[in-house]
Amino acid sequence: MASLSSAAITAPSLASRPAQARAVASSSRRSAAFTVRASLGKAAGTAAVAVAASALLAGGAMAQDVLLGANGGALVFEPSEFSVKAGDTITFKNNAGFPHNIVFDEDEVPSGVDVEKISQSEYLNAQGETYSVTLTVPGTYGFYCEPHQGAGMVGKVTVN
Ligand SMILES: [Cu+2]
Repeated sequence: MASLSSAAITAPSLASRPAQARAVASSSRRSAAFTVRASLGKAAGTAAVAVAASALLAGGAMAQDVLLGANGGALVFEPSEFSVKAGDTITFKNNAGFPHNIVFDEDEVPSGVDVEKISQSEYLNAQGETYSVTLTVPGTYGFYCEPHQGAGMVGKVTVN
């Protein structure tokens, strides 16, 4: 009621018509309430957009699966040539013809990359055993399986 009496005091013409003054006051209250709701709605909308954006970022990292040995038994990486984005996870999975390992060629990685840190030189012996690696430096990486390199088990990944 503070706004109504204030309106009555500062606007004598409205004070002489109390019914109209009340109508104005209550309409301005409604509009104030509406403004609050509208700005809350906008804030909630912004928060929803922020959540969606961070979910998108979190989901931005992709995964690339590579079979160690083809389903038909061929001693190959499948796929043997592929591209990923920097930060994507590559998961090698023992599939056929194991044991396999994954050795990155020190002569075929971007400069500064430590192949010891990204290679899995120990053999994967069990069906379904996996090795995952995340490459963060853009460039082309060559890798091979030591026991089967001569048979053509070599691969190449381009990190964009
Ligand atoms: Cu192999």
